[in-house]
Amino acid sequence: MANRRTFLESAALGVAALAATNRAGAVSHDRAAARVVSTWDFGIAANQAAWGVLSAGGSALDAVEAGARVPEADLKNHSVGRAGYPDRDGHVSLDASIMNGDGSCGAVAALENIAHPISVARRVMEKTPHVLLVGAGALQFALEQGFTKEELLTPESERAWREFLKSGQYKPSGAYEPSAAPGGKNNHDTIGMLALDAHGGLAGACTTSGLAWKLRGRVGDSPIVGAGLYVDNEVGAATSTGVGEEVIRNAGSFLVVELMRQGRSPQDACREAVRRIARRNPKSAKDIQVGFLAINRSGDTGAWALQKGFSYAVCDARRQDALIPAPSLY
Ligand code: SD4
Repeated sequence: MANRRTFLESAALGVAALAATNRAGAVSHDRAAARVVSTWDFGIAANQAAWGVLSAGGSALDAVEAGARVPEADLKNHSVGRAGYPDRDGHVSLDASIMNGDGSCGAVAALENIAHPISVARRVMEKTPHVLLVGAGALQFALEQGFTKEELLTPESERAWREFLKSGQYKPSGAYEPSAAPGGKNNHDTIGMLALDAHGGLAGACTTSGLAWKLRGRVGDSPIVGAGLYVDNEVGAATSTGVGEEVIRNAGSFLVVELMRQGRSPQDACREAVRRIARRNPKSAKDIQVGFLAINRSGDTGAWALQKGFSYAVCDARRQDALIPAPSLY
């Protein structure tokens, strides 16, 4: 435990030191400045895939798509992509968004039977005049684009769903989530990923199977641009994890970016967005988890959460496996 704490603290210090270097000098856009950050510890593996793109001089957009595909394909991850926990009726229903720093963006919501919604979201951005496709239409578009239809409900996820049905109490407040320790082993959720490339470009991706056992048709914050993800090359980028309803109500990621635009640091902006949620809904805020993660155009990063246990992974030229515990309101 002590070792783990030391590791986390030294990781945090290392990132702060590098960020300070960036702040002290002019904002240089080179390989040394490139960086990718992601929510939760599974963000480490995702970051490393994104780093493969960034370290070769690739774009932030290509990096976040490559990174987000890692947890989408991970059968041990029950909150993103393939093997995600299904809705109350047993359907795995996926939400994802992708956004570039120039304002272009694409998203899919309530998409079924396609393992990589982040890549479909990118096609929506690049191949259509639209931003968001949902449900049957999103599936039709994905198939037209050459994606393969597959069963995403694994035997393990199906067993967990059947257990839920036995005891099954649906709690639309989302209060199911923090009943397990927030950030605990079985309580990881959405991956939100933000990258700054060697050319100074920002991009972000956010992908999830949403709240387990959700009502059929429920869509969270992740595919809603401005809620689960927002990116602006002039300022920075933000993403969120946790109970999406609270993030949507407060246009969370947009709020974080706008607070950075007003001069706040990424961490300060995330803290203010978390406090806004708690102020507007103090009763439910004590029982749910919401976390924000942000990066500014200089590469400084920061995060904040309602509850303890949220962590984020940081990857750059110096170190590719840092995991940093986010401060929390409670
Ligand atoms: C959502 N923020 O759908 C996402 C992911 C999630 O527990 O469910 N987290 O609300």
